[in-house]
Amino acid sequence: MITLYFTPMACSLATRITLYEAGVEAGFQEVMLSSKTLREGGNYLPINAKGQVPALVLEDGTVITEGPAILQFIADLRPDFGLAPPAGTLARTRLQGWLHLIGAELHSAGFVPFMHPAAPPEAKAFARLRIEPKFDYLERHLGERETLMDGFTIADAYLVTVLGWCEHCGIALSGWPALAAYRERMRARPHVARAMGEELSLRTAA
Ligand SMILES: N[C@@H](CCC(=O)N[C@@H](CS)C(=O)NCC(=O)O)C(=O)O
Repeated sequence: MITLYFTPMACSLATRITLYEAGVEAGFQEVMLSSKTLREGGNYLPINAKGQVPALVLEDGTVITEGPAILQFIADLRPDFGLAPPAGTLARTRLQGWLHLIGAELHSAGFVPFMHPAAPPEAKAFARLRIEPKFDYLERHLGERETLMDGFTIADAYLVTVLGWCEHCGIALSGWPALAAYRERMRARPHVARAMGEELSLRTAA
């Protein structure tokens, strides 16, 4: 069985959502990022030497890292679910564009400085400058659409995950009403609600 190495409510939540949306059976191993150890005991670094979640371990022991790559791998296991357009199409390239925007601009450049203990206040202020224009762009895009592309894709799984960090970072999503409404729509999807509910309860229990 596939195993997802995750941390509750981290970016690995997008992978859990995608596994549920795709109906792919998986086991889950919780990673404690501060110590790079597993909740069940043992060192995480032999699984992913980068010390980050998510990591996906396949039945034969192959390890895949980097969220956007993992999401596409899972989507391609179940092409009929439409979680990613077929590889080699223009639509797939557009999906990859969304994944890069969310991963590089919002997740890494935008939200990481808010959450990294070593980031000085200036880094957070600069990160806010990076996030706000992207939120303006998404606000215009999602004002006219239900999802980022035609129908729910892995990019929505990633975006709803990243948008979940706003309150923790002191960013009021109420300033972007279409984006806030999009987040609620995505959270109302049964597989998203299940994934979030499970990870929130794990975080509360920790
Ligand atoms: N480029 C990586 C970034 C993953 C990432 O930033 N993961 C965070 C949790 S959301 C993490 O593991 N942080 C701990 C660390 O960087 O040491 C990916 O897309 O998978």
